Amino acid sequence: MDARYRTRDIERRSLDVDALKRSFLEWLVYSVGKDARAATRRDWFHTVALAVRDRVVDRWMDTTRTYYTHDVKRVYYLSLEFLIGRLLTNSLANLGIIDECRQALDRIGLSLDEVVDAEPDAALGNGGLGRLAACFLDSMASRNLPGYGYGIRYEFGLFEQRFEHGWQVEYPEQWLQFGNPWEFARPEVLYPVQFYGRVEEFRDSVGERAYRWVDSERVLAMAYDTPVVGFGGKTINTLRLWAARATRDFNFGHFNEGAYMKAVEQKILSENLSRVLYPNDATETGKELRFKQEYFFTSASLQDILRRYLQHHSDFDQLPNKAAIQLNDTHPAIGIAEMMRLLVDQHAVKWDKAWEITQGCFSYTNHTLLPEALEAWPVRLLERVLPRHMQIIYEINAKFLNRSSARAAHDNARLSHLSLIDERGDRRVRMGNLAFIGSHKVNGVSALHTELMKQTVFADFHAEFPDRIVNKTNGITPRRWLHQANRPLSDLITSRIGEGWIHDLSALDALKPKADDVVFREEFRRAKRKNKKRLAAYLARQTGVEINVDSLFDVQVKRIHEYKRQLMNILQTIALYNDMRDSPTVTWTPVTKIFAGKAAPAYHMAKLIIKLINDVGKVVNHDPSVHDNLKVVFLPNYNVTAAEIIMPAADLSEQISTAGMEASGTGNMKLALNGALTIGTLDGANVEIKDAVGDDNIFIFGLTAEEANSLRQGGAYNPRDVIGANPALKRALDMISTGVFSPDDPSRYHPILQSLIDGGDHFLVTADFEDYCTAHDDAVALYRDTEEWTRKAILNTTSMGWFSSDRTVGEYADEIWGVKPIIPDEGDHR
Ligand code: D6G
Repeated sequence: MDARYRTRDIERRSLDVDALKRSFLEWLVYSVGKDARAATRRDWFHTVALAVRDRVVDRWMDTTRTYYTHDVKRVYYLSLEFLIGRLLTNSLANLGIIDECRQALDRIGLSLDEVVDAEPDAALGNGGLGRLAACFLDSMASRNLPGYGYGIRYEFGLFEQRFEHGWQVEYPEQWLQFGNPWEFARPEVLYPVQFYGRVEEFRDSVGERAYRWVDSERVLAMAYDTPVVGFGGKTINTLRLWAARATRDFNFGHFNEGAYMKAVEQKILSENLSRVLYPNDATETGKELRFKQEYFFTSASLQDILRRYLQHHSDFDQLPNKAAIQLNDTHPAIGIAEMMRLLVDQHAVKWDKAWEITQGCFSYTNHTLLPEALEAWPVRLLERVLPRHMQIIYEINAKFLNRSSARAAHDNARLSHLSLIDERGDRRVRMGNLAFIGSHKVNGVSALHTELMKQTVFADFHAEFPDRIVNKTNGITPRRWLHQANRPLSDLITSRIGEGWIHDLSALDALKPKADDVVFREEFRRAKRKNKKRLAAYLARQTGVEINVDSLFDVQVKRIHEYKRQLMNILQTIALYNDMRDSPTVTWTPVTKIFAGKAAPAYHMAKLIIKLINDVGKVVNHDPSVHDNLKVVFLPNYNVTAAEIIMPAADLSEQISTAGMEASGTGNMKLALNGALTIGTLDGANVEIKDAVGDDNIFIFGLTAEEANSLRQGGAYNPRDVIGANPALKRALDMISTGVFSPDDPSRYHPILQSLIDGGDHFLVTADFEDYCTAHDDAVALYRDTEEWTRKAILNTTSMGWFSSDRTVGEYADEIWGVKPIIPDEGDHR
């Protein structure tokens, strides 16, 4: 971004503090309907949000108008999840008016932090995939790319996690309960979405065979728009979320009790479609409602995209030059068939032309290689819910297989892998295959993951289309994850290299030499300590556990999943606890193990692991023999807001998944950017983080993806032998199995032990344990050398420039989407 332009822009917009104060007081009275004496913190949040929103609307219109005037190519990011979190600080910071706002509130006698705290956390996502979508929105707007997000306006976001006796219990997350000041309802932007019914064949006007979908049920998709403020406030893009509305409201013409109640029931049923986010991360449940959600938002988005395109064009030839449609995982993959239906059935485009257009528009991001997470919907379900799409999918499949090299080579095994239909057992549609063949580019989200995609799930496709798979390593927005979340470090960085890093993170490179500067190290440590104090206070408030601010903050925050191996971490914690008790005279380096993350409500093993961590915490935290040297804290209800407090405070970042299983990770990037050293396996983006920060500034341990694979395949791996050979591990497991941590129910953890010992230890916890402990010991030893630790921490922060999502979306824009930045023209504003 042109820095001069930004400064001028901010100058023009930065209201004087008194004007801002006046506008707050006006908003409070005229829009919130309260006077200052009666206003609650929530009222003030609404007031400030509305006043800020007011300041972006003109630029929002300018942006939209510019896209139309120049008929630019737009990118449409289709995602079932947008884990946006709070927006107030983000909007203020991107507009460059955070300090003015703080002062204006001060003059009213309010603290900005308290106002910020009254905003609910918009948890419209499960984890990494949804947060990536939110980072991409920020980066597209900040890079002045014409980008739209399309998703669902869930009434209930990801559940609220509470602990009851150490067990996870789920509560509904009602983020919309008090209204959402950021969104604009668009009751006039309404699209019908059909379900069920049947397909009728007929002859079109020129006598050719054609199809129509009849006797279907209809639901309406209604748009809600949220402005996405780019850094500098120049480009304001749109996130459009769909809510389900019933087609018929009450029909007073048929006002008898039966019809009335039926109409109401129907309304409730259709509106359930956008009611709740499915709380599963990396595993699918295969529920019909979920499938309907996927189709619902995809269909509405594509109808909207075509409507917008047709304002400037009378045929579809230019569509691939005007619309790039990115599928965030396979959740919107039904869009391939829907686009074909819209073009062929509704707009009478010829099949081959429609297919060329579809492939030209779509691209697909794969997020996981876990077989249980690859979506495959039963053919029977599709035939019933989307009968026309099932026909279209058969036709796509037939044409594709006919032309494939496998058909030419009579290679039936390869043909059956390539097929869109999995013929084993109950027949299923493989959504990954559909997304693959309907897209011009398919990408993985880290170098290793992309390589594994080529070798495993998409090996046959890769042979068929060697140029289609590309890598786009994930990234994170430096605005939210450093500039806003970590003011102490952000200010320190700005004091040395200016503000440029906020929109060009590679500028951090220039700070690398500062790792050797003793004064800078001291200041860096001071910033970290401030953040650690803030986290300690937060943990004390949330959990009642007091922690030692000078201890090593050892952090594992992410969804709870066996492959992420929180279990290995807690086993190492138990081993460390035993060491401390065995040698009370040794001077131990104090360690605080911090966990946070949610488990899918039906994932029993994950919930048992949460309970184990809490049980271990209860014993360790009350054992006077380890004093302040070891604490175990599990923060409930991990979300974006909690992450913003945790990331800046971490010393050690646990990225310990079984190699080959974590596609990328983005928590690993946030933590390293905030100066945590990584302890991790060579998995996902850890590999690239290691390359960026250097081998000496990261603790890598464990089996590689290749080794893990051959160990499993070899069949000789016996966890029992490994445990037998490792007394510390054996002792930890014995303590768990004899009920040391669960005296009320000694056999509570037998399923965990069972999975490790008799179940074959699929995630190789025991195989990697020893190496993990050694790496951990190395980290703790290094932490004692304060100067050396700080030096490495600085090198972590300053080496993370490449991991900005600005870089990631730039690569997508150049190599997949073909969209270019455009600075919005300025309109005549009031
Ligand atoms: C967003 C921004 C607003 C615009 C509206 C409709 O809400 O300025 O008027 O979208 O834009 P289209 O969907 O017609 O492009």
